[in-house]
Amino acid sequence: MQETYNHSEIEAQVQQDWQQTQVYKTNEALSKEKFYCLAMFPYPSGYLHVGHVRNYTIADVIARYQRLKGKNVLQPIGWDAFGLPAENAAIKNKITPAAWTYQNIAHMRAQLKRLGFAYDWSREFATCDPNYYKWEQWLFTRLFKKGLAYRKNAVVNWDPVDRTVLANEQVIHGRGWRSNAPIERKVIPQWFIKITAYADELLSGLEQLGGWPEKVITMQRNWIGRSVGVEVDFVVDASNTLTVFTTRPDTLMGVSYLAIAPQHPLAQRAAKSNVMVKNFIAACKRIEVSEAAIATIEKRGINTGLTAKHPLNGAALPIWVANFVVMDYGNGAIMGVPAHDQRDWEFAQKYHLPRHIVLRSDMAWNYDKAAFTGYGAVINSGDFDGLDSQAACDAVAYMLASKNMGKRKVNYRLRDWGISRQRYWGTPIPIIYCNDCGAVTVAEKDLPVILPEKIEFSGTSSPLKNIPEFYQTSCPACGKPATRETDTFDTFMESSWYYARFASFDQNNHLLDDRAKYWTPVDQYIGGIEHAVMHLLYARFLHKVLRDEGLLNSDEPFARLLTQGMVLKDGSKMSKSKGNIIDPQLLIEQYGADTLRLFTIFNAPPAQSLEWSGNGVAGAHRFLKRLWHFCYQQQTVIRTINTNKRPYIEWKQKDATLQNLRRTMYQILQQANFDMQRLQLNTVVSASMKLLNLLHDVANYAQQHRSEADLQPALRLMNKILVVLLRLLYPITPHITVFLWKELQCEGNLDKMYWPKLANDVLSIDSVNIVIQVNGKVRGHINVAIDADKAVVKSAALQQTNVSKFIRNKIVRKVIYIPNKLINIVVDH
Ligand code: ANZ
Ligand code: ZN
Repeated sequence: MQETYNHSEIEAQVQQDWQQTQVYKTNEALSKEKFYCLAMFPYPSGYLHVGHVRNYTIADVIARYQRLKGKNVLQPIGWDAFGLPAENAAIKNKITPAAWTYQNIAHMRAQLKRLGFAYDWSREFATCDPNYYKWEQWLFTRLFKKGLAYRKNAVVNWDPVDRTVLANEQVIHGRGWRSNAPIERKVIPQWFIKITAYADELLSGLEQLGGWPEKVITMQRNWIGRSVGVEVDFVVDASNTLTVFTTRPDTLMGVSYLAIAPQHPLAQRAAKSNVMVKNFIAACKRIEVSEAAIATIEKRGINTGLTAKHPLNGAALPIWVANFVVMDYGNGAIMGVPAHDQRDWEFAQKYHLPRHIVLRSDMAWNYDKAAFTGYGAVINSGDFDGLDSQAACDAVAYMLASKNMGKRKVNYRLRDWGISRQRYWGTPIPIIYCNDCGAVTVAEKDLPVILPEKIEFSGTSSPLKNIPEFYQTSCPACGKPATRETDTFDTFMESSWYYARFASFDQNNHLLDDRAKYWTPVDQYIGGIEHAVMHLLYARFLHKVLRDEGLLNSDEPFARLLTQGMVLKDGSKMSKSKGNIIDPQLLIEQYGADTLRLFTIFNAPPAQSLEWSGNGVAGAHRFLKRLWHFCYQQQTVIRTINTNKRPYIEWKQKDATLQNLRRTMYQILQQANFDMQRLQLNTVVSASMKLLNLLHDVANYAQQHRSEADLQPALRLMNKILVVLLRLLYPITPHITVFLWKELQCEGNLDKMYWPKLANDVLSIDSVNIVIQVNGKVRGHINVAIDADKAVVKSAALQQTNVSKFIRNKIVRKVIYIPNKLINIVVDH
């Protein structure tokens, strides 16, 4: 053993060993419990940045820990390889997007290997490989056949100078990123996938996700946006009825006007005979359609001159076209209740429309200042007077239904997923257009539709449009000449099912096989919070689709989710534009992969932001040097103990100081176990540091107690602490620990070792009784391990019938957990 810690030599040697013995290659071992650990796969941008290092280190620590806990662990890696940056780079560097991508993958693969992640490299794939996207195309044809994929018109950003469609990120302040031309809105036919068919399940499925951050659950719930209300019919004339969606039927008697979206058919009809309406609709075309924009624009409208009849009191209500009513929500029409809806109030103020107050508020309300949007007792509403809002909603719904003038309705904010991109570097959409047969899916035997990689790339329209060999084909149905779709899939398609494909990575006859049923769901998923909504929602959706195809047998793709915090420099996010980027490569060269890993894990809990610090990195390196130095000094003693018989020691009969040192070791281990389970990985490093200090204490003790009776147990204890320490650190700094383990002739191979166990004679794991509340009311008690995990306590609590009966059919909004005291489950009323 060398005296100095030579990280580059050690790391190279250990990595070579891993490569040769293929320890991280995984198969389906039915005798062991499986653990699928996955970090969101990277986009091959060219170089790893510190955010990647953090993400992949956290995942690797979890994977290696689970290995030592005896699980059959799968930790794969691949490349989310399609996307816009490759096209931009192609224009800039005169290289094809394919060549650029594969070159980046090669470089980043080497960087990942240098960091020593325990990947099963045999499963690596890039999503731009036809063997991968073939199955995505196949899945699309299945969706098409099931009616879950369809084509309709939708708006795109059109650059009139470059004559190309731009992605949102290529539109800068309303202008094209290359041409600087003002961008126009153009409507073209595009493909959609019916994610809304799964809206209810995507919402209720959130209940199963106890291992997800509450914040992400809330974001998903809001994105799905379930609204319960009523559709009300207002008769216009003998052949026309205007239907509106409202969540507040209790305010029905307060309606003073109706308003429709500019794209509503009734508005289009009015425009034919009314030039003012026509002009107003034309003006609306120029405004942005994003929800945020609509929420803040000045409310404007125009009276169509048409009226419709109130379903209960028969009043004739004017129909307006209004810019704040969106066509693709509900029915594209609203009933205006100025007294109780703020948007309606603003509109009515502006156009002097009447206001009918139909709710009594608790406090005095000045309706000239704002609408009263709360709940209250119904007034001025005839038979409904005196009912509270909730009861009035039910009564009005019932009354409308009995008169056949309305019905209950659930609406979602969630829209179908538009998957067409007018871009080159993506999966070709497997559709052929025939003059006679229309849009036909490519036959399974003709898949994949291969994306040509050797192309001329000018950056204006997609090169696929200039390759007749690509788009000229024949109709799969009738055989006549036909043309191929030249649009490609949204790249969220590739990242929505890759986790399952890792299980069946080499399956050439089908998208997945039974191995995917063994490995999914992913037990621990790790990635950035920026993917909280779309990526995770699309993956949850496709998981359910694949389940319904019989290819998977679980409902959710990711059992537990960890969203890691950002890496900051001087308090702000690292970015090229700020010029505060740290290149991990330089640090690896200077200090080694273990140091970088240790720093990343030690300096912040995984979910919190990590402040970059040169001192921190140097400090991590010093710790590893101290560990090395201790082992170097004590190597002979440790080896001797490791390679000889170790007779049983009756610790109770030993010196009290020794017994205390031993107890301290187990206390540190117990805390570390707890921290590992709740993924507070930084304090596992603290535990290792404490153990190293303890080792020095024991070594000192051995120096001072040379009698056989004291010395032997002291050295045995020293040895024990060291083998515990090496295992605690192994997930975080695998190279140095594997190397020392072998060098010091510890038993077995550290990669296949078990996690250190607690000794029963020293510690007993106690349990505590905690209170279960639902909405703050005590509903039960439960006995759980001290400091038990929130998710564990939540699911145990939900199993108690006296608790579950208060939760049934309700949405859990929040779970408040005070360890060792109480859990409070907050649900909707
Ligand atoms: C009358 C009313 C009275 C409303 C009141 C609210 C308060 P969420 O919760 O998002 O579903 N609305 C319905 N369709 C719309 C559309 N296409 N564009 C713009 N607004 C629309 O909101 C439902 C409420 O949003 C509906 O309930 C309707 O206004 C409006 F005191 O109807 B309400
Ligand atoms: Zn045809």
